[in-house]
Amino acid sequence: MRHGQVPRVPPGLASISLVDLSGEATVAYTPLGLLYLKASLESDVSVADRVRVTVHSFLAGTSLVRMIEAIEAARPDIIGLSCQGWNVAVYRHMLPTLRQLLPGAVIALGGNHVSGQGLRWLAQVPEADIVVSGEGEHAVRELTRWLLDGTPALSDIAGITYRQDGKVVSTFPRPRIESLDEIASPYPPPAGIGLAGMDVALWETNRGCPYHCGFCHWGDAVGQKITRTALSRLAAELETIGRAGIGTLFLCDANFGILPRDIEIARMVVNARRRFGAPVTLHVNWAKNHAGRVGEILDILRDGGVQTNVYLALQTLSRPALRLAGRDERGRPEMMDLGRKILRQGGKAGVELIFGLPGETLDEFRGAYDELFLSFPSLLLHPLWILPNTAYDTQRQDLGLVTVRPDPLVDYEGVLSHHTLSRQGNRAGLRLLLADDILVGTGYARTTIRALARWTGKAPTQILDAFADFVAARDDQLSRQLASAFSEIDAECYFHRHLRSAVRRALFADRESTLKLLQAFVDASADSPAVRGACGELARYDTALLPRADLHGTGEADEILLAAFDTHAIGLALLSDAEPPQPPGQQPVRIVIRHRAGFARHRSDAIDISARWLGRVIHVSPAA
Ligand code: B12
Ligand SMILES: C[S@@+](CC[C@H](N)C(=O)[O-])C[C@H]1O[C@@H](n2cnc3c(N)ncnc32)[C@H](O)[C@@H]1O
Ligand code: SF4
Repeated sequence: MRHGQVPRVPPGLASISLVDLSGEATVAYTPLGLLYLKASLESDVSVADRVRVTVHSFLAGTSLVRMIEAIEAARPDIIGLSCQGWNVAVYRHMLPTLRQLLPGAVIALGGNHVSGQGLRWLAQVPEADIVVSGEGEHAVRELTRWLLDGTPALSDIAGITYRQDGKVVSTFPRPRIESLDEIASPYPPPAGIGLAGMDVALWETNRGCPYHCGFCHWGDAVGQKITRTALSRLAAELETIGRAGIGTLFLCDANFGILPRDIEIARMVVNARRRFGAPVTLHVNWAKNHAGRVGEILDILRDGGVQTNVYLALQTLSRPALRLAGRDERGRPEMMDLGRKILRQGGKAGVELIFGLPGETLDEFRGAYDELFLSFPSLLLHPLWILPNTAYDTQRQDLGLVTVRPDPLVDYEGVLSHHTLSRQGNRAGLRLLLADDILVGTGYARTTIRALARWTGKAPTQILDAFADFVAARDDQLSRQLASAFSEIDAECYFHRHLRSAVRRALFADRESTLKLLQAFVDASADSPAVRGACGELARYDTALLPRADLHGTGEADEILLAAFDTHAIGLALLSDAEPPQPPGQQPVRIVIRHRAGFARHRSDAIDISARWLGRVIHVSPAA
């Protein structure tokens, strides 16, 4: 469709290639958005028997030529690419070649990252013909009819931006879908056949979010009414996913627990687990202020043997930052209480924070970290990205935002500085995030650092800062690798995603040097011999639990750790909200740790691997 020409209409049949490039390299997610589009086309009687829809779902890191060859083989008339910040830059490298190979194909961009940004993307991607904003189910059907029948005209298709006679034209916005039942299910029973080999099923029970947070763009649906799928259809979708044996279900809802019926949905997930043995794990974005219902759902999942993550979505403890983000504090104390209750009962709960929010200073962020680190076993920290279509994106001047986009592989725009964060402050905060990821996020020193903070009286952030200085002053290979990650943060003032995999690769390569480094850091950090000794034992315990990259294949392997005291019990106490234990005396124990094989394949995943691959303590007994 060069320069506004209507494309050559293929006789009879249209081949539609829908393309998704995942953000993850080893974990296979179902490409949910595209499954909706495919289902929509295949259930539309006006086109169903005239289209052949191919969904190309690629893992991150797939070579350009492999992707191009797969798409070329489908001989598409329309190529629809699903765009997120993590894949648009790659598409830009891929499209010039696709355009040469398939000169007549219509190239359409859709998805979160380009939605509402048609002018920008048509200017930046000369090969693209159309940008689709908002939900795509109706748009893709109408585009296919336009291609096959010439009607509707492009100008009558809502929510698109396209080229015409050397100009760029945008049509009127498309109203949101009123009920998800009006579009076809992405997981109809026969689709189950194509789901084999998937690790994670993305799933939606509703779309939309009634809030409007300044940093967030949740599928064009923030500040919007919540649209739902009927429970009966959800049950059928769960059956398809369960029968396909997909172990992890990832809920794309913005706030699970916001609707009373979410309790029923939790029961349905438990039911699927019981009937099909899957899903075993449910990942959720929890509603931020419905503690009572969230608590009830957690009980249902726990009793039904479905594992889940509990991260309280606090994002910040700073009142000015909350105000600027348009979030209020309603329900927060109740959520914090719920988190503490879960910990008291022996469960796991963490907190999510964003670093770099306008309105918050570095000192406030450090204060929040110090307070929360000692109360919760894990903190999930994100550097702020300025996402398209957010309030921050449009309020740059008021917030004094200066941004940076140094990563040629992703299109996330980082913060360089703003009114409450200087460039140096930003560097210090990002260094802290990296130190947290190395020492806590990976599991490397998660109880050791807590013990050091408790028993030396130092603030956790002080210990993290000291670790960055410590590795910078050493000359062993591991220290040099970690120090170079800190140097990269300093140089770029940006948290490159590849840093997470780089530090994991370094840490998991050789457990002996990993332990040696941690013990040397403990020795340098604690004056009291009793504290040094006890933290040194915890360092042995933490590193013994690290994922084992040397166990190949499948299955499990046990290893024995002899410790001077029950490091497992002390570790659990340090990770709970209970009164902190004192450094214990000598009481030797034998700890049996069970590891899963197969981690080598996941060594460089950018997402949190700790929960799935850390060793499990299965037995502790007094050492003979
Ligand atoms: C699943 C998910 C993930 C998974 C990734 C899955 C994968 N394959 O890589 C995980 C957990 C790893 C993840 C991580 C991150 N994520 Co995420 N994630 C999501 C989530 C919850 C669901 C996506 C989804 O399936 N949605 C449901 C489907 C139905 O919607 P959809 O994909 O938008 O598709 C519809 C339309 O957009 C349109 N459409 C889509 N494609 C196309 C194509 C064509 C041709 C057409 C016509 C239409 C069309 O039609 C579809 C149906 O209506 C979204 C939030 C959300 N609900 O969308 C955030 C979201 C995509 N993530 C986001 C972010 C910021 C991240 C992180 C950077 C978070 C962080 N701070 O670390 C990381 C980065 C990951 C990486 N590796 O780079 C942002 C993205 C913003 C952006 N502009 O890119 C989102 C929107 C949430 C948010 N506001 O924070 N994420
Ligand atoms: C969008 S939120 C949804 C969770 C929940 N609804 C809430 O209110 O916080 C999901 C996570 O993505 C991360 N996130 C969202 N927008 C971000 C941004 N602009 N920059 C960095 N991280 C972001 C946040 O840590 C957040 O907890
Ligand atoms: S951060 Fe959460 S509550 Fe706020 S708009 Fe995004 S999804 Fe909604």
